[in-house]
Amino acid sequence: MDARTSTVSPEAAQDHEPSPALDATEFVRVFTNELQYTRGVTLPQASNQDKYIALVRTVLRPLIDRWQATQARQAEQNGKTVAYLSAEYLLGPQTGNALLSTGLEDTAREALSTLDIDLDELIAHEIEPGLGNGGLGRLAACFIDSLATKDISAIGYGIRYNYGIFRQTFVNGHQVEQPDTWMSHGTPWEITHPELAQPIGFAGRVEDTINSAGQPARKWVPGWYVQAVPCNYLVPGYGTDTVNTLRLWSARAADEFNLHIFNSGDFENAVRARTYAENISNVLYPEDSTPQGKELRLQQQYFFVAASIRDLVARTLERGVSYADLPQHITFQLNDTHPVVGIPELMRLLVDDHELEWDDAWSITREIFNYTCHTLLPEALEVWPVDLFGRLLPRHLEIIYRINEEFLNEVRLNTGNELLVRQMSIIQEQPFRAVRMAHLATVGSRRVNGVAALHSQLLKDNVLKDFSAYWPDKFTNVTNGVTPRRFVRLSNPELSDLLNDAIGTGWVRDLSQLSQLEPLADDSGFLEQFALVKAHNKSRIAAVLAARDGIELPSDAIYDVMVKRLHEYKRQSLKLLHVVSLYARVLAGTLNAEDIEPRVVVFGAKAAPGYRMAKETIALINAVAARINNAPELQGRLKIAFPANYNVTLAEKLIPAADLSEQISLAGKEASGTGNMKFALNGALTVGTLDGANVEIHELVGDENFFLFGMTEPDAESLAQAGYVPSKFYEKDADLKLAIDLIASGAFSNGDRSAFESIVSDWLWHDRFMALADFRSYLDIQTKVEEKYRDKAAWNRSAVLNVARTGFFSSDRSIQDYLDRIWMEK
Ligand code: CR6
Repeated sequence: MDARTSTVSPEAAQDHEPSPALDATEFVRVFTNELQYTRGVTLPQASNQDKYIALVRTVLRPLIDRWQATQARQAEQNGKTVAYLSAEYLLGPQTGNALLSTGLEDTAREALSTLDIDLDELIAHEIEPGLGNGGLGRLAACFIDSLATKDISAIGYGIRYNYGIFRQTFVNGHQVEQPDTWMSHGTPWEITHPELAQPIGFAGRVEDTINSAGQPARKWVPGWYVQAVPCNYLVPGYGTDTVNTLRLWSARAADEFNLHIFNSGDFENAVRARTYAENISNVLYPEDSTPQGKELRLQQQYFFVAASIRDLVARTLERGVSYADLPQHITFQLNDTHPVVGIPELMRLLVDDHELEWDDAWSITREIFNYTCHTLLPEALEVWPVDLFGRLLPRHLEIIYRINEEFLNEVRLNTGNELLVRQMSIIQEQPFRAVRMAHLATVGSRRVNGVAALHSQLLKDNVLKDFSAYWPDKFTNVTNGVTPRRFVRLSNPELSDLLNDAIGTGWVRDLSQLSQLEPLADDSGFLEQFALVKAHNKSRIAAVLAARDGIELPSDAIYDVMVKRLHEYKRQSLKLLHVVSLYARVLAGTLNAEDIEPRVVVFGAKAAPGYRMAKETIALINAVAARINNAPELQGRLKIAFPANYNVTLAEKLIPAADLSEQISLAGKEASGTGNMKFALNGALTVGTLDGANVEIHELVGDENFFLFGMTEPDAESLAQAGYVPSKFYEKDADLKLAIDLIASGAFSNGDRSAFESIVSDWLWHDRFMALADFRSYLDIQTKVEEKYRDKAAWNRSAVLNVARTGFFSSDRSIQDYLDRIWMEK
């Protein structure tokens, strides 16, 4: 059957690819002009850096035209603007995406080749802005892409960190962090407006005052200020004219901050004062899902939220919108609790600065904010000690106390339940007095959502149970999604071509069209082409890893990939136990190496610098890799590849090459996951637990196209209740025992039994995330993986069905759900 004609409806086949804004001749002219007048070099003099900057500036031109037209159009429409407030945006490289949305890739390639310049080399010159830790920051980046693609008037607000997520290196197998100098090649994508900086106050005192109506009021007199400088990034939609804005704030010392110190001749202290203020946007905290209660972090949060809220509220009021109508024109989406200080800040702005009545301000505020919770781990819920909070934001603490008092009075009145009052309080009393940011967010928001069906259910049943009983309608679900532009169209051009030929190009903007592939899963010609794409992507990543890390990958093996932040709950150690157990059984003679289906296990993971267990797990993975990669018994059978510094740039090359996607967290712990979606969309089969969005992936692709294993969330809960004793699992499972004993024996540490002692004892005596309890089930499912992989046709069929059935996981669909259930919901 000819794939080209088999399933295409004329409509779906319509060409949605953007048409280029410049032709090749014009491209050459603009490009050389940029070299000449912004870099001051001729073509023969130009370095790669010069050429990269000139390329960016050339591609920016049509985008800026579209951007300005978008702003004019959105101001004229005077509708509702979605403001996404997020402390993190893990953007990934910009160049490829800008070429895609301008339709200029082919033109640029052709134009540059006439100048003897290789486009790919310039694309590779970019250092990605890694202004996020992991899933939450990458989700924010996918969402702003979808907001633009869906022509929604939206703005992303965040922080322009000078140093994003650290660069990971390995020294003797141990993680060593290096500063991320993403700005060292300049920031050509950014348009900065120092003249529009806004002063943001901190600390100081609160005074009694009389407002303009002669009423007693409160007034905050900050102790010091810092300037928030807006740095704009363009966010182009795909296949549309919309270009939205991502506005990241950079901290600059206010001049008055140190002028008098300078004038007194104390230069050292003057500079120190500047440095203190500018420190605010200097570095991204590298903890993922485990907040550190550091004062600088609260400074960062207030800094960007205060600047963002003032920015958007001022613009909206300037258009003649009344205070009461603000909720019809603005919605602030809180990406986790990091921006929740925005709730008391808007109250302060309305009550203190704009002199609204408290009750009016409160009803406006509660209509404007919505809160997305991204976790289930109790330790991941932010709390701020009241003394720290009060020192930095004294007026905000007063406001929070009043919000809390009124709220608790209401609960008391409605329920008469004093225990409930304490449980729901925004202020925790034990073990220390602190502001519970998730409670503040829930009380101050119109809607609260979780990020996958299971997660939203568990939020209602556990984490925010009292609140969902009190306000059942406040809670909803929006399952996460990923942008098909970056994670299929750009990162997997071979698959994209195959899809375009089979079902037309409409899928890039409407991923549900992937369902048209369904019949092709039984088309042997199509399956062969699909397999060729996978093989191509494997050799592409092999070339990347050879050049980047000196890692050699076999071309014919199961590419078994586990890439995500290193966390105990994600259970990289369970994956490692699987590998070690194969080796241990070969050594023990209970498994014939020839019977192992050739496999390369690829890890990519950064550990938070202060997270000891995570760092030791990295060291153990590297130690096991060093041993088994050189073990003569395993040559051509089993290999571990652990490239350092996994980031978006690497993800784009690695995910399309994967056969097997490892999503093996303990059920009930991973809120959603988004890597899981990227893999499935690129035709990897998932081995996973019923956790996060795996539940929905499993449901959609069907049990026969998914390797399901492990305990369910209720199973894990009852095991915990019954008293989990991991050593019992060790005692009764000979393969598990063999694997752990091999590690404990020093086999991976030159005989040093103490090297991994803390991991081994944690497994035996603690194992909070029950890796040992799921080990047998995991091993068994991996045997099924091998069996299935031997049947190439069956495997490829399942892989195609994964692509065909996971169109639901587009971030365009997530954004539509936010519109329907939250932003535009009446
Ligand atoms: N760590 C969740 O753990 C989810 C993302 C985005 C996380 C992860 O399951 O996919 O958010 N949570 O919703 C937090 O960051 C608090 C994450 O990335």
